[in-house]
Amino acid sequence: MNRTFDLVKTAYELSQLLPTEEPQVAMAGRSNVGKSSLINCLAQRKGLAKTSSTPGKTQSVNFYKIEPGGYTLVDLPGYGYARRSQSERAKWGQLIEQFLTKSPGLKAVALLIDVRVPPQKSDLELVAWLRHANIRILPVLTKCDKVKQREASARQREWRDLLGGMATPICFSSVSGHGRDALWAALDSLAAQPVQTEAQT
Ligand SMILES: Nc1nc2c(ncn2[C@@H]2O[C@H](COP(=O)(O)OP(=O)(O)OP(=O)(O)O)[C@@H](O)[C@H]2O)c(=O)[nH]1
Ligand SMILES: [Mg+2]
Repeated sequence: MNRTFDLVKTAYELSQLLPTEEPQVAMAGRSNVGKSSLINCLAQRKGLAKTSSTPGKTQSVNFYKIEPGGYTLVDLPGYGYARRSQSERAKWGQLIEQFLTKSPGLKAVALLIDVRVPPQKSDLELVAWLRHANIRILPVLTKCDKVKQREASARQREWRDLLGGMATPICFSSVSGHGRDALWAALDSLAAQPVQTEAQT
């Protein structure tokens, strides 16, 4: 199926984040993990979201409306970029936290993890935070073209266990398109779910 991606909004400041009931799934992960590349791969448009081999490329919260589908994919700035100043990191934290807590339509967060990198403190902190906020997590291993199947499978198991066996990460590659169909299926299904409330845990 060919989908259209429409960049409906870019937010650099807290004041630009307006709460919406529209269904959304956000892409979160460390800087350079491949969030923007994943959006481009899904859209089959190379230059839609700006990407870079230097971490810290995406500085804003970017909203892409998907049709058919009727939901929005949100490209977030990355975290865990050590060379960023304290004040920049604080601004990131505020922007993301505000988005994650004040988005009534947020159905899930896709947690993007570089398949080659062992679980990092910053990833585990986000997992703990999302669980506490009762937000569903869709784990996705990125850059799977860079490793052998055996290594990808081991990382999949590691993350499945870390997440309490709830979900096995999707192995994905923006270069080869591997995992694209599985990811679309997961996104469509999450976007159609009712928002998780306290009572449903
Ligand atoms: N081999 C390979 N490289 C990838 C893949 N996905 C992303 N990359 C590369 O990784 C680098 C970072 O990709 P981005 O998509 O800009 O990463 P990001 O997570 O959006 O980064 P920030 O915006 O800085 O948070 C770029 O050089 C991409 O070409 C992949 O699936 N395979
Ligand atoms: Mg980016």
